[in-house]
Amino acid sequence: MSNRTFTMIKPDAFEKGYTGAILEKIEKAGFRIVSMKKTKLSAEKAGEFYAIHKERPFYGELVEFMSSGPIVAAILEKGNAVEDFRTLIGATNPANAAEGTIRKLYAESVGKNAIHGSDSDANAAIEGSFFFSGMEQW
Ligand code: 3AN
Repeated sequence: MSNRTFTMIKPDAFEKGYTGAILEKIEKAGFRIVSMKKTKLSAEKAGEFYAIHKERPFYGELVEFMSSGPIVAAILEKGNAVEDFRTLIGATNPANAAEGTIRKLYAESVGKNAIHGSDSDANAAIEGSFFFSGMEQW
């Protein structure tokens, strides 16, 4: 069972002013914010972050979107963090997301889907380290 996961509030949700509401939902669900920062990804950095999707047809669109505006990156802590956070954010496509999930409430499409959540402990560690290092990870 993992205790930490990594999240990003994506440019669509940040632009629409949903950051506060999303963070409130995350905290109310029992996650502790370990580290958090607002930043903006260059196309190069976004491409690196999503390198695993390089061969997918939507890669170019994904990189362009993720570098189109500010994001909020955070490391979160809670028992069973990775799995519980994926449940809280809902399905990738908001049309399929369960009622009450973050994507059901705030996402507009499968591409502009408001929030990222790591899909495994290994990826949570890799993604967290992409944005935070050393003492920041406390
Ligand atoms: P998840 O974020 O739910 O783990 P993945 O890993 O399948 O979903 O996809 C990574 C990201 O790529 C998604 N968050 C979404 O922004 C984007 N994406 C996935 N499928 C599509 C698609 N068909 N068209 C455009 N963007 C997509």
